[in-house]
Amino acid sequence: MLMTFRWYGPDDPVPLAHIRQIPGIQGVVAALYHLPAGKVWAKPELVRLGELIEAAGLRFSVVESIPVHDDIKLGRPTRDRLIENYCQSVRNMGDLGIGILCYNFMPVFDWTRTSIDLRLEDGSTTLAYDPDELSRVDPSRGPAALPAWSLPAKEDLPGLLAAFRQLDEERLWENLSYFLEVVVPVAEAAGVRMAIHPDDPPWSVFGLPRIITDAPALERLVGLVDSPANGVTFCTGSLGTRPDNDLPALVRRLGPRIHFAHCRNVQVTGEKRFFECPHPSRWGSVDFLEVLRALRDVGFAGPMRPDHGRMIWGEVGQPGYGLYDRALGAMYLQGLWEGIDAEFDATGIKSPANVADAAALA
Ligand code: DNO
Repeated sequence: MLMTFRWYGPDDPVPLAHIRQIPGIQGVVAALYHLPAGKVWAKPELVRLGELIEAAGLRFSVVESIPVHDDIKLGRPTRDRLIENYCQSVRNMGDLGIGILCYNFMPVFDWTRTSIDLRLEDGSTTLAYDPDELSRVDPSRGPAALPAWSLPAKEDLPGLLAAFRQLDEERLWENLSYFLEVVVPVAEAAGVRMAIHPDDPPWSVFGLPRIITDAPALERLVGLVDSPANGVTFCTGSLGTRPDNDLPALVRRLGPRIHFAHCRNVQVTGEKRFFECPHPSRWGSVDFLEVLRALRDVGFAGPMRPDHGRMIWGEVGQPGYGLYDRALGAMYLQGLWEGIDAEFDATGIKSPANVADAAALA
């Protein structure tokens, strides 16, 4: 496992020099955030970003994300040209030795919350989702933007929303499959592993279809193109908002197709209702001991990052992406991993079922 940290580029209030001081962080997760969906990511720009990261003593380990243009998700005639641009970006990152690409296939909106500053009883603030509040948001005006969003132009929103509301889930699956059939072989040749991010939250919002939501969906995804380059970002915070998702079991099923791990905790407080809590298991609904044990069992050796954190100690920054609470998360995860690793080495715990599942998916 390689501990990594997300950085939003030179405009991020969290400087690389501070990330470097968190014990154990080796890699940085970054992107060319200023480029709109559909544009080719040119090599010189990627090189410049990589140089900044390396100058801080870190490695550019993961691209999160090259956004997938909505025309591709809708299956519009322009998609072939846009997919070719996507392939070129994948080749470029592969040429520079960046081996993991996290992306998503959510229509129009990336991750969605209804509060970015819910106050917890310890005085910290956090992100939360409440379906009643969501029903009062008008999506055609664009909900409050969160970091990493690449929103389409406001004037395009009503048309896009209407087009996606008419697209049923099966058509969205077909369009995802069409995209992957072209991109995955290119990624494989370029030494890049694609890692789809589950929809966040993993259910339909604003009447738009969302398909990467649960265990059957992720198993279907890895079957769309049978290549190790067609994999998954295992996001405990997204998948963990649905009690029907058995996270450790899902890790064991997906095994070698998990290329990246996003580790954060959520407290599920009702049907499709949650807030983001401190990373350790006792504060939330995710059992990290069992999730990490499963990851260790299946031989996970890829990048992991603490995911969103609360705002603590008076920090002001991007919602979910401050320094302090994510740094605490990184330390907690490494502590757990160290203990699990020692246990694994001592006993060699590896159930035959894991080995069989892993072999079938390899
Ligand atoms: C939110 C992130 C997502 C993620 C994209 C991947 O904090 O996990 O925005 O980067 O969905 O494409």
